[in-house]
Amino acid sequence: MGLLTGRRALIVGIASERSLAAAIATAMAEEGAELMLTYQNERLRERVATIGGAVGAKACLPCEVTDEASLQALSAGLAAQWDGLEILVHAVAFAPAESLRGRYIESVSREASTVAHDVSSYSLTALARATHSLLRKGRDAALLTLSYLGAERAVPNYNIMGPAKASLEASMRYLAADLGPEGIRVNAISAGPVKTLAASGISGFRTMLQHHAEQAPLRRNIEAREVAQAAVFLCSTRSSAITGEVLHVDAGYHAV
Ligand code: 0WE
Repeated sequence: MGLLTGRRALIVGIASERSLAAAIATAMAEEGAELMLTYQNERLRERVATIGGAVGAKACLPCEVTDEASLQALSAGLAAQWDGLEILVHAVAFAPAESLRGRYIESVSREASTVAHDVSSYSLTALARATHSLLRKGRDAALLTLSYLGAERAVPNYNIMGPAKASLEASMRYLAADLGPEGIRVNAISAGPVKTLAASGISGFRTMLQHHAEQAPLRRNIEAREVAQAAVFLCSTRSSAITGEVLHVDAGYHAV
């Protein structure tokens, strides 16, 4: 029996096979979870479907988190196949590329700020609402989101994503407070930098990985698989008293 046997998981935020969300899907499937995945648009449909095939997903459904009609359709699509949901993984973030470099004060337009907060923070609450009735019917349901140290410290070039992740972490705590009485737990993993599609094209990312490996207590970078193992824990009954928590999976970098 796996740690997640009998648990149904919806994973939102796979953009490629290197996505943390893809590693989480793989680890959850290995632990016996039944999965459904979402894809953001037609361009990503096939890539997500391939990953879905590899993890034995029951279905891949479209989901654009900034579109209420899309979230409603997702809710209906889930309800057509499942009568409850135990796990929701939110691994979604976006800020316009030009806002992720240079001086903070110059890079942050009103538009970039709005988009970053809508896609990267509000979407957790929007997804929680869209899946709420199914989560209530699930047993000991757990929500999980992904954050980053830039929520707590000013990290060069992370810029508006920092405030957006701070908002995401605050939303996670409000959801934990609100859904706790229904037996639904809500947590975040603050992951160290990993070379995913989301990190490609970010100027100075390689230098940053090198700095992280040199300074972190464990003197190395982390692997997507290690984030996934923590995700399994936080979405299993092994963490039954943990909610409203930000768990750092970063080789200890946040502590130094
Ligand atoms: O949250 C993130 C990155 C999320 C992200 C990535 C992109 C790249 C493509 C959000 N929006 C976009 N927009 C794009 O156009 N991380 C934790 C990874 C990351 O991104 C950084 C980092 C780290 C770490 C950006 C600057 C500095 C450090």
